[in-house]
Amino acid sequence: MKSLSAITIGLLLLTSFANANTAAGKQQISKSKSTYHWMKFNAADKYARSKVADLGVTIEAVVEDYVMGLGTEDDLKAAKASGLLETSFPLTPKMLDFPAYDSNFHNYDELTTELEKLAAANPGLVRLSSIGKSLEGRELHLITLSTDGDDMSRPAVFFMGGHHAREHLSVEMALKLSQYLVQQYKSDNPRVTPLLANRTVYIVPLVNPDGAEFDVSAGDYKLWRKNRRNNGSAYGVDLNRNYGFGWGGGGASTSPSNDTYRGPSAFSEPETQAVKQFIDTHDNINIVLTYHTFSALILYPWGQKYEHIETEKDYMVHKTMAETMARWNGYTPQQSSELYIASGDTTDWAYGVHGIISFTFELDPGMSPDKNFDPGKGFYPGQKLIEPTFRKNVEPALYLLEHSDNPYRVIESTSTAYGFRADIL
Ligand code: BZS
Ligand code: ZN
Repeated sequence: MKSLSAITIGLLLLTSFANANTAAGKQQISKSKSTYHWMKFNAADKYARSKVADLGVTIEAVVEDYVMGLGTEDDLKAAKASGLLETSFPLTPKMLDFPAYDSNFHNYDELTTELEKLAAANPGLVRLSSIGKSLEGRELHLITLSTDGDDMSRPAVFFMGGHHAREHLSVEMALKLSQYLVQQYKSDNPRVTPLLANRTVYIVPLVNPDGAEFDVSAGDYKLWRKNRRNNGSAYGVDLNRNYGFGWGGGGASTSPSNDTYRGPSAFSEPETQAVKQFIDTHDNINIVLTYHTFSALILYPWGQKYEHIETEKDYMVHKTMAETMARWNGYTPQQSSELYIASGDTTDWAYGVHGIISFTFELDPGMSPDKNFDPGKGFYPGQKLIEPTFRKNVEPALYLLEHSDNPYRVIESTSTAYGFRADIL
């Protein structure tokens, strides 16, 4: 992505932090907006975690009876007043550094080039188009893999990455998936080639290109999450709080300066509108998977309430598929409100409105073996994590594709009630 040296970036960061205290710097970015705090809360259950989420802090990791979160100066004040905060510290420029050896990550232009190359080299299999434009006018690239001229004639899985700007690993995952499927199809992989003869794959690797570009725009990392909507007093809408099913419920902020700001109305943002429009008009999509980072989780609806999906068989399909996929990537499968309540996310809408079986993967964190999260590594884990994270998530992607004709097979074909399929062991 960037190829500036760590020292250069460090200097740039120091300069930008120093600038924040000058009159000129203040105009651009106030200190309270530029300083993020890493916070550790006592929160032993989903109710306590929902309270933390309601403070406006974004929860980044759950470890035993604690949650780790990120927030601004204002969020820290609220956190201190809540009585739940155990400890906190400001993130230093060093923690936000993105060293030169991470240049394998793709910025928007590099991503565009890769997708163009993939499409140009594989006519008849790969089509590059767009589901719409971002607020700042960037194309929301769509890769369609189909060996049939009419992609809508076959069952499909819709994969997305990059709803949240700083979650760059999720973009790499989606990009790599498109490249991998094409390579394997061409080399007659006995699973992938027959699969692509009967399925359509839709991939939007970067739903929030404006936010992702902003995050890496000045040779530093800004820990940016939202899109770049100018709300007057602050920037950005959290795209994963802007979808229109249960929009405006818990775990989403009404405050534009907050990292989980839900926006002024459901689907107020062009990026979520584009996803909505695409899903609304593609009834061959039977499964949605949206990649995020970083808690090593497989999440499924509901996020907006603690109750399970009301239709028993739908609940069991989500649960069974999540548990099955967890065997391959080692993540924890759970209903997303087990983590904390959050309303307006992609999967609640896709399932709630269209009945589409929908998952969020929280990809790998930068976590040390003693389970201490390194906040700098969390969002910027280093390019060495791209390949292993991708590898462990190939099998879940193939599994979803295989079952996209009828996801309900996973609960019908088991010998023990709702158990695992014997043939995947
Ligand atoms: C993230 C975490 C993600 C979120 C968790 C979540 C997923 C909540 C689905 C609800 C539904 O930022 O990646 O808070 O958006
Ligand atoms: Zn996310």
